[in-house]
Amino acid sequence: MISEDQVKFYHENGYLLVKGVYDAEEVETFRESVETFLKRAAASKFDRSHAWAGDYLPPEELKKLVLKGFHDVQYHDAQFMRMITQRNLITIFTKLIGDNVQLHHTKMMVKPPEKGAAFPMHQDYPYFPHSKHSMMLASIHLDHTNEENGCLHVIPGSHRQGPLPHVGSYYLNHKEYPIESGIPCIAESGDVLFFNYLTIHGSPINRSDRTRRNILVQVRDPEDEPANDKHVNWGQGLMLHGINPTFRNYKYEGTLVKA
Ligand SMILES: O=C(O)CCC(=O)C(=O)O
Repeated sequence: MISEDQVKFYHENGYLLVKGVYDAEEVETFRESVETFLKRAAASKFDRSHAWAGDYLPPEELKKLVLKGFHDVQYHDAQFMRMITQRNLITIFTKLIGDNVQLHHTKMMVKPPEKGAAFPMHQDYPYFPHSKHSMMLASIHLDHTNEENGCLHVIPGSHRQGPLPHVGSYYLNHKEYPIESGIPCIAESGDVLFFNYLTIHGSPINRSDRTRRNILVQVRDPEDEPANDKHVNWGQGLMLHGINPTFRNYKYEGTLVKA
């Protein structure tokens, strides 16, 4: 599915856009699942916008923005399980991370038309630091995305700087790192953008009349242990490929909560 040159590109630049990982039929099925999910969420008491707060926009602008972000979508609809275990996706993960690929979490990111919230530039590292920095993300595109509808931007090679100080551990100083400091990753539905959790990334507001639906899959090498217990939840630990050589060095222990 990807060439040696693409693997080299990923390691040098910290990201890789792969075209056509999912076909049109798969994309259509997943769009239907996203729509059903959003309708069910809207009818529940758990629906809310997950737009980031902060000082990168005036408060009155921030208030208008909406982001439908939900973690661990595979717990809600089996189609998402099919999505994250799809053969092309797994093959690419093994080329980029190694034979053992372990799920950390998934997240639905829907930016609605005209008011889809921005993500200021950041690394994912502060959210779930790990010792070997193997953690990487696949952003599965269910729509054609460009600068108008808030496509992802990345700073090539930025993963090589290592962990950087974040404002309130959420995002990088937006004056030093405006979203335009990244290159826009223009993608079509079915394409997948891969990047390391140290790669600086973000995305602008969706100001277009089109929605932008992405599903993120965050994975790690199971031998890369969490540096602390930040973002530990029920979604993680599933082996997507290979084995877990650590057996049970660390594991999630939750309690059952009736919401
Ligand atoms: O999907 C996007 O536009 C950005 C998502 C992101 O940066 C994140 O979840 O860390």
